[in-house]
Amino acid sequence: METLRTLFGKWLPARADRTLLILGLDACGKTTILYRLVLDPTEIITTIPTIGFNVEKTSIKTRAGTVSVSLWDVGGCDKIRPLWRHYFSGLSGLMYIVDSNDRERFPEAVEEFRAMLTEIAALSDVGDQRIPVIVIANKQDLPNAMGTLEIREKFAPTVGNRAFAVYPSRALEPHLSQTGLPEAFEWLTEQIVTPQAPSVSQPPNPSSTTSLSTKLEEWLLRQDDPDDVFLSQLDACTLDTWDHYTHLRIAYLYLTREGRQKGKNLIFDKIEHFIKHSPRTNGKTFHLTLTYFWIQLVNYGIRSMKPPPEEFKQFLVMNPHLADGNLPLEYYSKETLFMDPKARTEMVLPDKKPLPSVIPRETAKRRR
Ligand SMILES: Nc1nc2c(ncn2[C@@H]2O[C@H](COP(=O)(O)OP(=O)(O)O)[C@@H](O)[C@H]2O)c(=O)[nH]1
Ligand SMILES: [Mg+2]
Repeated sequence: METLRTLFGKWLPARADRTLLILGLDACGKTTILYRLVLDPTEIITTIPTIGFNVEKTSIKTRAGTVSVSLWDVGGCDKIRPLWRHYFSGLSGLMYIVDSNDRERFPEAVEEFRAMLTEIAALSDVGDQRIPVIVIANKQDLPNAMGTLEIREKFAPTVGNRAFAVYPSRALEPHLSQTGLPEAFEWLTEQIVTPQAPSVSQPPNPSSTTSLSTKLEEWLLRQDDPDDVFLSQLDACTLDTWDHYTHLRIAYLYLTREGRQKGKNLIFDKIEHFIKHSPRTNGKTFHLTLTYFWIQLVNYGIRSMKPPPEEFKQFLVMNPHLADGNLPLEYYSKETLFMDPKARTEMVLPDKKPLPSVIPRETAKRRR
């Protein structure tokens, strides 16, 4: 590896405070997008070392200061993968471009993305596991293009706790304002300037990823009644499901519609009412601590999504750990949660680790 390293030495980027990577399979539109993002394209330097690691480099002026940008193709050539890490110094954002129209290579694009994040996460000197990632669903102008929601569903399970967004783009539109790129770049810059407020504790990682994704898939295929119909069925105690999915949906809808305080109270009231009056919940009793727990996690999930989720299923895709019914046991011992009757009727604090909590953006800003 040393020899390869020496060979590449002269192409390695100068150490920069902030580095942005633009990656994706070949022909997804990286170069096109780079040229649209920089003011002076003559400043883009392309280096093509002999074994084909084609890197384009430049810098972009942003509100976060000057950010150095490197771009290369992922996919195909594992030989050069060990060299990537040289470009991760000061990494503060990842822009991953997808050719939305290339359905055939889409699975490869997702897989390469996952591999890339694993590589980044393995580097101790990158340290910050919360590097924001944005997926650009490019070539939206083509007739067979996959939509952003579909693309998001496939990428979201790989991003862990990172700030994550999917933006549509039509990189060839004559007017930059029509491409979708300024909005996407603005989101990424915003994440770099104002990183997600640190949470008291990290959101949990799902314990068994495969069973969770099966469950999530089943959930995503559910034919839901519209939100308003769903909520009126809740009031009338005529809901035809009363499972974890239903609970999360109730929490999601009231928290997004009513905010945390009012939403929380409504959720408690509605669930308690339903349990009391619906034949479906025969014998079940209301568990205050568990209800509070899920409200807190759903709220955390909503607040940490930028842009905010547009609908419940999108929210689920972005917060797959919520499908894990055993999640409370990462925070509470069984004894505290289930053996002690107190947890049913009053809010009991977790005894294993604190719940994730959101520090409001305004507070975070003032502290800086
Ligand atoms: N229809 C369409 N074509 C695009 C778009 N963006 C890039 N292309 C084309 O896709 C091809 C590959 O683009 P390029 O930027 O070279 O891809 P790279 O290999 O990722 O750098 C070129 O022919 C571009 O003109 C887009 O949004 N829509
Ligand atoms: Mg290119």
